[in-house]
Amino acid sequence: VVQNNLPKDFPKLKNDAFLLACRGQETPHVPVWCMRQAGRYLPEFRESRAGKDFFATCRSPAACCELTLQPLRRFPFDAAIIFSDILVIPQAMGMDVQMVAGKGPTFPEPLKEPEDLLLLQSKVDVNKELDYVFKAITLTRHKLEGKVPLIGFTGAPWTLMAYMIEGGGSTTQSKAKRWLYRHPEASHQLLKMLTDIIVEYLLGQVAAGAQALQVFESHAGCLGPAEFQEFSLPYLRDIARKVKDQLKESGQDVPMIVFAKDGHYGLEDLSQSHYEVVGLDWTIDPRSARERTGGKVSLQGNMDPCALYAPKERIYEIVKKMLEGFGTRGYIANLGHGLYPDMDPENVGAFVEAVHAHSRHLLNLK
Ligand code: 1CP
Repeated sequence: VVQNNLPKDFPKLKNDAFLLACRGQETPHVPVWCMRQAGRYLPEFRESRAGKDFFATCRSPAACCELTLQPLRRFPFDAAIIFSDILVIPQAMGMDVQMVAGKGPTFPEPLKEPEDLLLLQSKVDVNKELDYVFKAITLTRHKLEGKVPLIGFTGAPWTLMAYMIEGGGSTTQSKAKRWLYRHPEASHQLLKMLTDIIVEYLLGQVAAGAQALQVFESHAGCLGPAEFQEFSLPYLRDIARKVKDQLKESGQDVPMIVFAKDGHYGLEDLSQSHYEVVGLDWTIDPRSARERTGGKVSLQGNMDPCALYAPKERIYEIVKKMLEGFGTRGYIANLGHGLYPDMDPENVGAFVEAVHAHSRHLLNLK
């Protein structure tokens, strides 16, 4: 992996609770961050993004850095996640992706039939095409001044394939699933192509300064156990194994998180897939998640984001139950999915505060 040429003498990390929890080690409090913490629920985010094209923002390291830091100025989150999007990979493969206001990401020319795979750039020069993400990571790691670790991320192969075929968001993913049943070979070809790019992309993020990596399988829920076994899990495993093998060669070790939304049927398998952390959505009970993963991994999640609409006292009660269910060791508090734009930043603050306060209380009882 060719590193970009920005300086790499990063500031010393001051709060390592998140990294310790990823590895199941003791922490002074349970670390917490929120998916989509850099997002439209923050007025300063809306102001920074106003009138600017979404993917142009993604291509500006300075803008990504600013958006990543915004939530940390308000709340004592224990980790930052780089502002970017999972769809930068299909773009790097030559597909046009636009962010349409009120509609979300849109591909004007999605993949329709297996022949369309020939139109894709199969050998992507990741260091050239996604260099802007690496620059954003390096810049942000410096500007964080060691406050908290920086998380890099990617979409998982199946989730990216689904977008590339659906051409945008979908409730059924029926066009993409049609490929799985009708064109299994072409599906595997595409998934393999994506896996190779993702591995390089994640290694590039680590070289640029990412201190943990999250793989988003956001569309796991529309697969059943059998399709998950065939079209998602092997690639998720491949990604973790290859990234870890490569990192080991240079004496590095970066914790990896897998988040397969609505993929509870795959929890046992996910806990044995070379990831240190399994992220959970809110449809799984904390205690049963612990039982089913048998202490093999750390867990991250999983408060229903909509619980943030509750009054603060109720949020505290919900957090209390969640912490008691997961326990304080090998646990990273988060929501079960991203924050929504209409959420009150004050309640996000109450969530973070509740995790810190109640987990300190539980740890002091020990
Ligand atoms: O104009 C805007 O600001 C649009 C909102 C937005 C934001 C803030 C989009 C469009 N992407 C992002 C940033 C983003 N995307 C982050 C930043 C870091 C953070 O979490 O704070 C991350 C991690 C993502 C990842 C992402 N993008 C996922 C995986 C996570 C998940 O939500 O399951 C997915 C599925 C996307 C696609 C996407 N990008 C944006 C939207 C609205 C969507 C979902 C569209 C859909 O499927 O309906």
